[in-house]
Amino acid sequence: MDSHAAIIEKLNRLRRERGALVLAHSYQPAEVQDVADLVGDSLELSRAAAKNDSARLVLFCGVNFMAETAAILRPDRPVHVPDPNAGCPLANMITPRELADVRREHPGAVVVAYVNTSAEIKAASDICCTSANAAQVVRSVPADREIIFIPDRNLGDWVQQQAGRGDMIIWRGFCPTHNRIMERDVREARAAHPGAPVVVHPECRPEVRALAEEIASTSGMVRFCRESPAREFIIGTEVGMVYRLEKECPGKRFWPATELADCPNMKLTTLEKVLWELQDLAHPVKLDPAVAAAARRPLEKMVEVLGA
Ligand code: CIZ
Repeated sequence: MDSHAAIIEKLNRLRRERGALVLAHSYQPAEVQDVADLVGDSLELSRAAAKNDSARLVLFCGVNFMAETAAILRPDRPVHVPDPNAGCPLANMITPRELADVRREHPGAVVVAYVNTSAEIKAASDICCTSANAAQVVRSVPADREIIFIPDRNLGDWVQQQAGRGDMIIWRGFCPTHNRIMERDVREARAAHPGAPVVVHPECRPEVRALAEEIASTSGMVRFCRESPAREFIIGTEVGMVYRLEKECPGKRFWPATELADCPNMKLTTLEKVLWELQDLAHPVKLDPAVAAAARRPLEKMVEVLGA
């Protein structure tokens, strides 16, 4: 047996013994997506984990805020991560003190927090959103209330256009991986694959979004590419998404707008680390119970607004 097959065999034996539910975000390396019980966006995965009553532990392969969200939604069960160093630079671009300052400057404003935020930031926010539902969440805020949108300026800019709320106060954060996708990359990819629709994530720069046929969250990208009659697509998001799309849309071809949109934090997870965590259980997510309880409120508010 080769070493890859031996790792998979051990991993499968251990996940059964541990009663583990293995979740992988769409930006994870292919080999990690292949061993997951479920691949999806951060909220889909966290909600699936919360609904699952049979697993005894959750192993979340993604970045830390995602595993935290799973732990917030289901505090009675351990959530583990393969590598605790897998942070999210976007989530780190606003601190609790900065949020408190901007709130003081805009008393009465509603804070809409993208799920790509730490538990502390969620705890200090009014309502969460994902890239799939951000416009709907923003539309739910009464017109006479100011909105502070955190932490992604590109998503905020797109959402304010979608929701017709030109008056939002948008925090200045950005995802360094999505920011790496340039207008020139999209133009070159179009020239190389004429006729292929360009599908980009709302975390991309405005000039990149302006070139796209479709702007969508990762779950929206899967839906769009599955339903579109096109056979080839140019994908402007983290490169791991291309593998997920290839699996979910057999027979279609996907070209990354640039191979440079490769998130180093997402790629900290390897098959070996998944196996080691199942063996050693060394990296549980630890949250202050008061912070977790406070962070659950804006997540529940989002679910309430969506009627989901
Ligand atoms: O929340 C997620 O999973 C991210 C980071 C993006 C998306 O569009 O799903």
